Amino acid sequence: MSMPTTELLSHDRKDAEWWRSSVIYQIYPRSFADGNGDGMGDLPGVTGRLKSLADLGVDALWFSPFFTSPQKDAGYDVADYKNIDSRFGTLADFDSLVAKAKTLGLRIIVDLVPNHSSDQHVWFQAALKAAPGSKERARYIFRDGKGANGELPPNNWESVFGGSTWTRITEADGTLGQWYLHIFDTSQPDFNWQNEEVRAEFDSVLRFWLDRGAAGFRIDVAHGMIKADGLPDIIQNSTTMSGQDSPDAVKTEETQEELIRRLQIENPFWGQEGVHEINRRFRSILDEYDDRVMCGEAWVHPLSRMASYVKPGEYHQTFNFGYLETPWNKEKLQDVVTESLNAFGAVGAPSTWVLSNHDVIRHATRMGYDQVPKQGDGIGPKYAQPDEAKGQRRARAASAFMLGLPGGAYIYQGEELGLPEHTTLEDKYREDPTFFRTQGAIKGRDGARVPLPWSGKTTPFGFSTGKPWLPISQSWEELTVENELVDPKSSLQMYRNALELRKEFLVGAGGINWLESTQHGSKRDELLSYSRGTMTVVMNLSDSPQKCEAVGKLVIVSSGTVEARDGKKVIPPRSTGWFLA
Ligand code: TEU
Repeated sequence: MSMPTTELLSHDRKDAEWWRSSVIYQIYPRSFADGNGDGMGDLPGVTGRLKSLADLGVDALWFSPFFTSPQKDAGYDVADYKNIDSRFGTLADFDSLVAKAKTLGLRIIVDLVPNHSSDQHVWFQAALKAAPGSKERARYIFRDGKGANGELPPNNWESVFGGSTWTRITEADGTLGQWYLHIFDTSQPDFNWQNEEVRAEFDSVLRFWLDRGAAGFRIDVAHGMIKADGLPDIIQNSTTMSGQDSPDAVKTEETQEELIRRLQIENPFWGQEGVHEINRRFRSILDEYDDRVMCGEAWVHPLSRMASYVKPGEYHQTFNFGYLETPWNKEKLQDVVTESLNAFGAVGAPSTWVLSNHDVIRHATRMGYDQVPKQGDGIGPKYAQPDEAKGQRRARAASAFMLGLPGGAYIYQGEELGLPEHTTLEDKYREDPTFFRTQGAIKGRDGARVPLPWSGKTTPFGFSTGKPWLPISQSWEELTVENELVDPKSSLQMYRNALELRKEFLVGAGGINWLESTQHGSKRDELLSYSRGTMTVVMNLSDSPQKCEAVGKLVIVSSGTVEARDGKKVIPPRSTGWFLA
């Protein structure tokens, strides 16, 4: 009946290794809850609503950046790594948050942004005033330009947000001078991680937050800190973080090692070998403390390379973006799960699973398209609009499927409510630097960052007493926390049930068995199912009901109702069921 178990020793340990099976909830501080009525979320707003997250059943909260920042990239441009931006509160507010979270059994994870600072950071301001070749300049990546008068950028690299990665400065004496490197916006100069002073400074930043009670870090652009020696021209520029527009575009005759080497040569600022030394240095600092964790944001392909970031002595977890990018397709889904468990398992790490975050189109919307828009591009009012009902249903099915898998899961605030992307946001509201750097050609990520609807019948639904920084659609009336809490069929209830059952029956339940009747090539092409311990999870990816042999009592169905027919269970279209033996 069942295929061999994907046996792994690497997941589902408890206590100090809580992160092996954790569910981590991403808070986007601007948009979670506004405590002071200025229209932007803040730390006191979160502290006031922590109970709802404990009730949801998550283990930890990862906060997108709340540090002092001019907010040119929504806080991913940090001017002071050891302070809180006044928009979000104070260090005392952070301490209260950690203390209250502790009483509720929630850990707090901080977002560390080591690849670049804000141009308002004291080090960068000092670098601008100092001379070429000075120690101040050596903390960043300054170079002379090419051309007779240095008027051309030092190489051909293009920014992830569009345009060149180089900006020329005016020297202190008023003449046009050197250029500095910024993989992202001009306001985000890249640090020089070959410089020991930069490394030492970050040691102290890590300790600062760990000493204050942070459970660890999500590390931004973890694969970008080291640039290839000599900063050679890039072979093919790409606006995706992996430097690969199509992860499938692998030359089949290549071995994995050859592929990785080729990608490192083709993309001189992504996934260079030297990054691993930094990973180990970060890890050694975390290991000075008990049960802390770091998760890397490393958009690298293939999965085996991503797994190399979680080798012993490096990260605990890395985001599984290969999973996030998987289209609505049974074979591809099954393959990515198997490959993930194998690749991460091979280095003794848990896999993670993620479907949404603040940089991608929310999965309730993404799954309403057959042709998924490119990561980071966003959707505007003039674009083809998604099939919302289809997206909602598929998203719930996908989430229920994900939450049963072994390893760590990530939830992006609002996905538990089934929130869609804002796909008709007017340009006047946009703040994403991508939008400005491409003169509006790319809409960017604001549509995934709309504030949460909490309660009441009219926008802004209890998020703020003021005007929210992005408009909340009146059509979200049904999607408020208040409303979903009293609706047994809501998305929120499904997440709550799944997390409760996960804790009770799945943590410690080991690997998965793919059920034979749903393997590739079976007649029931669109059913994908696995069992773990006493739980069987069956996903129907098709548009019609499908019969299956799942045993046990139905404990979750993501949409519709499951009926019994001829001794079998009928799974509704685009729906996932959990059955407890
Ligand atoms: O993300 C990396 C990143 O820039 C991509 O996800 C990007 O949004 C996408 O490829 C655009 O196509 C991190 C943060 O999560 C993101 O919010 C920041 O903007 C970025 O780093 C720079 O700090």
